[in-house]
Amino acid sequence: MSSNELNDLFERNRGKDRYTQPDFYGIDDLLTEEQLLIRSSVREYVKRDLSPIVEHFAQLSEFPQHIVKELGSIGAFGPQLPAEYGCGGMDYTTYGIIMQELERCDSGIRSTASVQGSLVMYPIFKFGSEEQKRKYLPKLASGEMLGCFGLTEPDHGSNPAGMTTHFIEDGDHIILNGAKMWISNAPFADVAVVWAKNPEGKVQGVIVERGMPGFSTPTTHNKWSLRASATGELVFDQVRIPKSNILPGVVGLKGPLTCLNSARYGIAWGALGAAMDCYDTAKRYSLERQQFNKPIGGFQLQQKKLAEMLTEITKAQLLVWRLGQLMDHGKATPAQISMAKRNNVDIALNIAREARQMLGGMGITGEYPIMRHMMNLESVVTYEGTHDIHLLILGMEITGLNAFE
Ligand code: TGC
Ligand code: FAD
Repeated sequence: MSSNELNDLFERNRGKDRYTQPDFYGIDDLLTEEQLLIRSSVREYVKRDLSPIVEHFAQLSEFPQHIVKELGSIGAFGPQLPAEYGCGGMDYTTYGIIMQELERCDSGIRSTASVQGSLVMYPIFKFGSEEQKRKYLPKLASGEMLGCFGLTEPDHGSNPAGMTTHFIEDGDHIILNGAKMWISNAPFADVAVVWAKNPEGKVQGVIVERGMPGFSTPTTHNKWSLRASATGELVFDQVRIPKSNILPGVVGLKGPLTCLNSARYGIAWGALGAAMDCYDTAKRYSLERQQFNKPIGGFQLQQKKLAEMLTEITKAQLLVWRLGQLMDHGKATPAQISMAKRNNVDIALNIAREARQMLGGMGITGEYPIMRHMMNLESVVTYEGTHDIHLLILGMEITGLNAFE
C-alpha cells in the first residue's frame, strides 16, 4: 500500500476507536503503576496507529509490514527478555498486558509480536550461544529483523514428535531438508527458528536465514482468518547451514515445547483483549441502537448476553493475572498455561459470536471489529495447541494417564 493510501486511511478513521476496557472487579488495583503506564502507552499507539488501518489490511488480506519497526519501537518484541540484549527487561505480567492490548486490536498483530518475542527471541535467548544472542536479539527486539518459528509440518501438527524435517552433517555445516507449514510471519521473515531432527533422530533448533540457497517461504493464500497476518510455508531443499547456527542449549522436543509455554501464556492474555473489544463494542451498540422505540440494551435477552460476557471476562482476567504472578516467580506449570490458553480463547470465541449477534446485520460488516475478531479466533483456538489438545494436557495432569499414547 502506498504512503498516500495509508495517509488517506488515517484521515478517514482517526479517532473512531472508542474502546474502554471493562474492569468489573477492579483488577487494575492489582497492577503496578509501571504496568498501567505501559498499558496506556500501548493502547494509545493502537488507537492512533493501528485501529485506523487494521480493518483495511484484513479486508485486503495483506500484512501491514511497516508496523514491524513500530512494534519494535514500542517494546512489543521480547519485553520479558533482558535489557542487555536490547529487550525490555520487564516482567511476564507486563508482557501479557502488551499482548492483550495488541490483540484487542487484532489477533494477527498479536501473533506477529508473540511469534517474534516468544518463539524466535525466547529460544535464541534460552538455548542460543552468546554469539547468537548478540547477533540476533537486538535486531529482533528493534524490529530491524522479523523472525518466524517452524515446528508444524504438513503431516505433523498436534504431534510434532513425528516431524520428518531433518539434517545431516557436512564438515562444519549441516544440510537441511524438509518442509514446515502454517508458519506465521514466514513470507516476510529474515530468520526462522526451525526444529528438525539431527542424524540421531533427536529434535534440535536451527537458525535459518533468508537468502540461504534452497530455502524458500511460499505464502499461504485464501485464509478467512488472521488476514492481516502473513502465513506461509518453509521449504528446505538441501539448505547448507553453518553448524554455528544450531541452538546449542537443548536437544529434544522439550526445546520447542518450552517456547510454546511462553507463547501460549501470551495468547491467554491476548485472546482476552479480543473478547474485551467485542464486549465493549456490543455494549456501546446496545445503548445506541433503537428498536421497538427503545435501546436494544433495555431488552432482557441482550442484557443476559452482556452480563454473561462480563462474567466470563472477569473470571478470565483473574486467571491470567494469577498466572502472570506464577510466571514471574518461575512457578507456572505447562498444565496451568494450557488451562488459561484453552479457557480464554474459548470464552473469547463465544463472546465474539454473541456480540456479533447483538449487532444484527451490522455485525457482519467491517464497520465494527467483531466479525474480524471472530474469524481470527478460529485460528487462535487451533494454533499453539488445539482446544482439545489442551484439554488432554489437563486430563493427563489430573489423572496421571497419558491420552496421547
Ligand atoms: P512428551 O513425550 O509429553 O514430551 C516430550 C518432552 O517434552 C517435555 N514437555 C515439555 N517441556 C516444556 N514445556 C511443555 N509444555 C512440555 N510438554 C512436554 C516432556 O517433559 C518431554 O521431555 P523429556 O526430557 O522427557 O524428553 O511429548 P508428546 O510427543 O507426547 O507430545 C505432547 C503434546 C501432544 C502435548 C505436544 O506435542 C503438544 O503440545 N502438541 C501441540 C503442538 C503445538 O502446540 N504446536 C504449536 C506450533 S507453533 C504455533 O502454533 C505458533 S502460532 C503462533 C502465532 O501466530 O501466534
Ligand atoms: P491436526 O493435528 O491434524 O488436528 C486436527 C484435529 O484433530 C484437531 O481438532 C485436533 O484437536 C484433533 N486431534 C489431534 N490429535 C488428537 C488427539 N490425540 N486426541 C483428540 N483429538 C486430536 N505452527 C508453527 O509451527 N508455527 C507457526 O507460526 C504457526 N502459525 C500458525 C498460524 C495459523 C493461522 C494457523 C492456522 C496455524 C499455525 N501453526 C503454526 C500451526 C498450528 O500450530 C497447527 O495448526 C496446530 O498445532 C494443529 O495442527 P494441525 O492443523 O495439523 O491439526
